[in-house]
Amino acid sequence: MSAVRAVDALRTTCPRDCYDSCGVLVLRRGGRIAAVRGDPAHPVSRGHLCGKCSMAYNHEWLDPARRLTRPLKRVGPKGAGRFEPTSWEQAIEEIATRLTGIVERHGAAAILNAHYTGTISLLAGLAPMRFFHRLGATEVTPDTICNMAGHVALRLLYGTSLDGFDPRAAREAACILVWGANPHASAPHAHEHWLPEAPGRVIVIDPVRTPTAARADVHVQPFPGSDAALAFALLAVMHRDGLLDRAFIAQHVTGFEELEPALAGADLASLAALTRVPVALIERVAHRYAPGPSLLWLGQGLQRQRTGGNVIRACGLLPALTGNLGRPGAGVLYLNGNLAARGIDEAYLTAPHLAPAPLPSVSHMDLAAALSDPGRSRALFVWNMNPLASAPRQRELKRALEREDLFTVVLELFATDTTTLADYVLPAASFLEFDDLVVPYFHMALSAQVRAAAPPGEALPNLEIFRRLARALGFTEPELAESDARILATLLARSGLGETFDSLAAQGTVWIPRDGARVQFAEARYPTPSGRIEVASAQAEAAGLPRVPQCWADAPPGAGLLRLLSPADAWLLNTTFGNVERLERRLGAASIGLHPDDAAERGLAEGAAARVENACGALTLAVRITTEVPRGVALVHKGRWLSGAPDGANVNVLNPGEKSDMGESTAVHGIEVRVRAATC
Ligand SMILES: Nc1nc2c(c(=O)[nH]1)N[C@H]1C(S)=C(S)[C@@H](COP(=O)(O)OP(=O)(O)OC[C@H]3O[C@@H](n4cnc5c(=O)[nH]c(N)nc54)[C@H](O)[C@@H]3O)O[C@H]1N2
Ligand SMILES: Nc1nc2c(c(=O)[nH]1)N[C@H]1C(S)=C(S)[C@@H](COP(=O)(O)OP(=O)(O)OC[C@H]3O[C@@H](n4cnc5c(=O)[nH]c(N)nc54)[C@H](O)[C@@H]3O)O[C@H]1N2
Ligand code: SF4
Ligand SMILES: [Mo]
Repeated sequence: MSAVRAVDALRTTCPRDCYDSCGVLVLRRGGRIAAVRGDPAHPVSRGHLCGKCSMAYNHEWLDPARRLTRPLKRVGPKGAGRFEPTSWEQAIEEIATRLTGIVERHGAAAILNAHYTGTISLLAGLAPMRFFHRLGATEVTPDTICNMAGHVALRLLYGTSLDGFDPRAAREAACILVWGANPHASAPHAHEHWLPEAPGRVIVIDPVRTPTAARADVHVQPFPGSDAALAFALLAVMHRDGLLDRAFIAQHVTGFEELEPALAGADLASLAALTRVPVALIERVAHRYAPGPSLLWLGQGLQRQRTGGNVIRACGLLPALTGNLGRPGAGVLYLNGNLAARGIDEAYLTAPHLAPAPLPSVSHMDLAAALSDPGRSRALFVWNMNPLASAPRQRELKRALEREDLFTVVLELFATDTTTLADYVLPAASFLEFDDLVVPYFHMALSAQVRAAAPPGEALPNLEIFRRLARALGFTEPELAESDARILATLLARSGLGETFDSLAAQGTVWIPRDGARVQFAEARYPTPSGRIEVASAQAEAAGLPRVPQCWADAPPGAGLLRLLSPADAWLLNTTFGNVERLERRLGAASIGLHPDDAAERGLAEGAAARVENACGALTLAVRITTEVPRGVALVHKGRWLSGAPDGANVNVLNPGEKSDMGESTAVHGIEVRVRAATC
């Protein structure tokens, strides 16, 4: 038969910001992509992508009519959304000229670089930092929009936040405690396979009765922001009932004596009242977790609270004080993001030595303010992000992006809310269109992302765009001209894994170590200043934080107010996929989940329009009455686009950008709102 009918299958990897990092199989007919599926040989995806990726990758992502395919230049006023196509040569030349002028007049720090994890692959996600280091632009500190408080907290306690347990250890765990993560949405294959197949008991601690919580052996439902008090309650029971591992503490922990009085003196009844978790349930969880071997998964949702850093520090005490570390089936995980643990040379990849000085930085919580101030910002780069929809202070941010004198360049696959406000929109290639490497942040693996087709139109991979800009700016450092193939080959040669890109591509994924779960902290080496687990931390003290974790709970919402949680939606990936038609139809209008009593108190019936407001902004949402949420908590999933929404806004219009106690990080799950019937 003709070659047109011949089908070939190519392995690649999904590089979305997702715990699963699925193996993907691309079926091609006549050199064109015919279907994008899960790789049956990949132990995570087992032949199936999640529903959202399956819909997006087989439709919008392959459709040149939906993708950005040519560089676009703004014509008309900011925000009017009028662009005309231009050539790459002209776009790059004009951008370089504008940047040169800004650097000369205002300094490179007036250029802000906003980027995050729209793709987590190494060349498209990290290597562009070579360019920004050389430029000396202000770094909009990436993790502050997501998980920085947890990183700071775990570094204080363990010296690392990136070296979690190997998920394969679940086979040997008697108990898995999932605290403030919702794998049903954020790690769908872990929800589907990893947790159900684990022989141990599953405990979920989440204010929301998520599908993950509903399927668990035990669901504990604390009030949001009260988890540090809950951790102290659990530890107090363990202390009382002789469940702490004194030998482990003596050998590996420093500063326990500074914490012990708080455990000995804890009043369980008041902690139960504070957390809204009954004493009997606290006792049950303490007795289930402590003997182990137990795994503790600390979710990113858990720390998006006003005292989220203290929460993670307190919850992180559990494995340290029960000896649930350094043995098979035991451990703690936040993110397995350590590139070095896969042999990846991050300094080579991102070339920080090209920076004239340490990069100035600003938290995402202050992005709107920084962009509103011409004294602080003259240009903005956005890549792998859609900040107008995902960042706080949405109204202020929109006004700032409307500044005629703010020169904004956005690299994107699709026309998004953010690209509407750009001066230049540069079409980026998708993961299906260039070779790269993916370092999963849950599984201990290294995966290949393999080019399956040419980019549509004139789209280019991120890194190629920055190579061209570097050339136009007259940057001559060889790092800025190095080809993708060279970088991939060098990374793999240095990794010590014995793979070339082709050999890795043939396998899709290699597991590290290859022969099964690594025991976390097997050598009991904790990279803290003392080399031990630091329950009491001089570093914390020097940073103006308490020396030891505190038994705190955030104040409950004021009279008439509700605590607003806006976690991951199972059918969106942050705001990625907000433009996928089938998903839009499936999701329907944006809604607010309310407890039946909270809805009744406000005279709100199912489907009614609710006005949700606070000092930051207001939003109209359809009421969804549900017992998933406890009284006092409202649930609005993140990820909707502004365009097409009735108010031209999404949940982040309500987000004041309050910082948590550590790392200038987001406290987005600490928002309070007033909810009432919308009047027409
Ligand atoms: N489908 C899908 N997958 C995603 C994403 C997505 O948007 N959609 N986003 C990706 C990204 S960027 C990230 S960071 C991860 C995040 O994924 P997760 O780590 O799972 O974090 P969240 O979805 O923010 O929240 C998880 C749970 O934390 C709960 N929570 C909120 N506040 C508290 C609290 O005070 N205490 C406790 N115990 N629980 C609390 C929420 O109710 C929620 O069910 O998911 C990634 N995966
Ligand atoms: N209310 C509320 N807001 C939140 C959160 C919350 O829990 N509640 N969570 C926060 C969290 S955890 C995060 S991580 C942020 C995420 O927010 P963002 O970092 O803005 O992530 P996305 O919205 O997914 O936008 C990523 C964009 O990258 C684009 N993209 C994908 N691949 C490529 C590529 O190869 N090149 C280029 N140039 N672009 C690409 C996609 O098309 C998409 O538009 O949102 C935060 N916002
Ligand atoms: S987003 Fe996550 S679950 Fe979906 S295909 Fe990608 S890696 Fe798999
Ligand atoms: Mo995130």
